[in-house]
Amino acid sequence: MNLDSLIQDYNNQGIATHNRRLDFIQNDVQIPSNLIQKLKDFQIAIPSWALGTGGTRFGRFSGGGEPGTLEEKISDVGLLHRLNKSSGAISLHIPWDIPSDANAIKKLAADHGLAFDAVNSNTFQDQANQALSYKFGSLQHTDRAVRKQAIDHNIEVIKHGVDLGSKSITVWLSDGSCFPGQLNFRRAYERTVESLKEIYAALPSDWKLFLEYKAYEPNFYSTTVGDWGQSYSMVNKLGDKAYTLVDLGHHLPNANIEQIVSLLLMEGKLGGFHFNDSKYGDDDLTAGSMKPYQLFLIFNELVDGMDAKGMNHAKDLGWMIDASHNVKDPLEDLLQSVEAIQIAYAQALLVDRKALEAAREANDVVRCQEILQGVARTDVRALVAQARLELGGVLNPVEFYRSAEIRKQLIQQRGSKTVATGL
Ligand code: AFD
Ligand code: MN
Ligand code: MN
Repeated sequence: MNLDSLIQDYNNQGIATHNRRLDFIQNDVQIPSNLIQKLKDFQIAIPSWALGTGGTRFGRFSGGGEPGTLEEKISDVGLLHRLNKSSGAISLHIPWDIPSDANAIKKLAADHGLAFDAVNSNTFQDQANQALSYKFGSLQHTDRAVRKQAIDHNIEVIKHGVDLGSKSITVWLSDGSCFPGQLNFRRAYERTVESLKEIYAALPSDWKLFLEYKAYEPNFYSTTVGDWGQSYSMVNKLGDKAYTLVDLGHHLPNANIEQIVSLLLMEGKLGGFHFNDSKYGDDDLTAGSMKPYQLFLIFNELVDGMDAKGMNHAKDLGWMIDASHNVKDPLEDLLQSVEAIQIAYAQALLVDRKALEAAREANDVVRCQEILQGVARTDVRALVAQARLELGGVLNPVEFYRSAEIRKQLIQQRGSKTVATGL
């Protein structure tokens, strides 16, 4: 049986239960009339490097059936999108994913209903054919020739993105220092800005540049784009097309990420988002697996801040997952992440903003908490499933993926000893 009829059968079996759950929430909660449509519009891009099992510096336990080529990566994301109808874009990392024939790759993606999200440059690793090393940084490097090499790479990445129809580049730098005294902070900052300006100058007029920050790792004393303030001050020096990108795992412990999001949105400088979750640092765990309440609070600020600016939730920010770890089937993991993001978004859409604002103005702290937690404790999974169903997706993607034994088929096709590119 083909996938479409398997999905049809599966959905038919579950529809009565689903309708009962949907009726329950629709009778129980005041649901904005456009909520389902907003969920349907909301697409979350999948990074090409999350489709294989992630490694740590201690080891890597590759799973079977991992995609070995760009074509297979696109096919994996196409499969996710076929199931959840909300993963309609792929984000490529260059040079891991250089297409040999951009038009053919574009067509393949289009056949799967996929667009190309931000392209990502890589100046945190040395490539085999590379002339100069990034051991001591890239855009911040003391040697102009190294900086030039890194700038040229980023411009090359933009060109690949143009060929594929991407509209943005994400720059994440591992630049920084490991020991006190190693680096002149001021010079590193100035050199980085100077290099970024050259990359920015190569940006097509309808493109955006996202500058991602990270508190630490691989450098352990200082990171040159280490927090939202450093990224914000740099993108302000570049221009209107440059924005800060927030990766949930890139903060020091207990940072108030929802407040960062709120301020960046207010300043018009939040560009994109990398979803993941963590207990300790950049753990790259499944979105919503550790701190689902925080994810909801972040979406609460995203919805509030975007509405205040009249922004389109689906289109005006770049939404992407950035996670890759080593104990789950990556495709199941990505399905879980997308679902968690949709749940947090749906809940944020349910917040009674007028009531919340009134409670805030009256300094009714208890009422504020009741309003937010009342929503966070509401089971909205039937709403998310309804949006998916209306788009032709699967009622429960993870359950279906298992019952259809998709990983087994991928192993049969690709073998059990495959290794996808990535970290
Ligand atoms: C890093 C960053 C960044 C980068 C990726 C590489 O989050 O997004 O592109 O991992 O795998 O930690
Ligand atoms: Mn990231
Ligand atoms: Mn990261």
